[in-house]
Amino acid sequence: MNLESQTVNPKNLLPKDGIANYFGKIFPEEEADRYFDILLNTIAWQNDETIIFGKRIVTKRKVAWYGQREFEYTYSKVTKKAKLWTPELLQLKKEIETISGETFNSCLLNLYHSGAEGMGWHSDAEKDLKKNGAIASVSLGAERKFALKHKQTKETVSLNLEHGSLLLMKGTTQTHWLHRLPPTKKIHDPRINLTFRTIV
Ligand SMILES: O=C(O)CCC(=O)C(=O)O
Ligand SMILES: [Mn+2]
Repeated sequence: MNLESQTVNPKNLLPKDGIANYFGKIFPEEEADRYFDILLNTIAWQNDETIIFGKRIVTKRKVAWYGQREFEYTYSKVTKKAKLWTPELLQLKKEIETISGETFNSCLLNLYHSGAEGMGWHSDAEKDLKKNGAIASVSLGAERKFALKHKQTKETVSLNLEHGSLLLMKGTTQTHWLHRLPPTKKIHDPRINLTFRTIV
C-alpha cells in the first residue's frame, strides 16, 4: 500500500449531507479470492431473522456478527450476541483501519447466495452504534450494484461494489441517506459483504 492511499480518501460520492468514499479494489485478486474462501468456510453463518408486521421472518441471506467483545446488538428488532474476532477478521479489520484512518470494534457479515438475495432500503443508525460513526464496507465475490437515497430529496447515487473493494460511509450519511443492495436476476454467484462498525 502506498502512502497516498493511507492519507488521501477518494472523492465524496454524495452531493451533500454525508460522505461516501469508494476506494475501489484494495486487495489483489488472489488475496480477495483467499478471503472469500476462508470467510465462506470459517464464519458461523446463520439465517437472518427479522420481525415484519409482527411476524417472524427468516431470510435466505445469511449473516454473522463478530467483534472484540461479546456485544449484544439489536438489528431488525432481533437481539444478537457477537462472536469474538477470527484471525482473518482481525487482520482484515487492521488493514481497513489503516486505509480508512478510522477504528472499528465489530463487524456484521452478509452472505448473499445469488442475485436473488439483496437488502432493502435502510440506514445503519441503530442505537447501539456510535452516532455518525464510520462504516467500512468490504465486498468479496460477485460484483453487485449498491445505491444510496437521500431521505428528504430522494436523490440517488449508485455504484458497483467490486470483488475486494472498500466503501467507506461516514459523517452524517446514516442520518440523511438510506442505502440498499437491489436484487438482480443477472447474477448467479455468491457475494460476501463485511461492514465494520463501532458499537458503543
Ligand atoms: O451488502 C451490502 O453491500 C450492504 C450491507 C448492509 O447495508 C448492511 O449490512 O447493513
Ligand atoms: Mn447497511
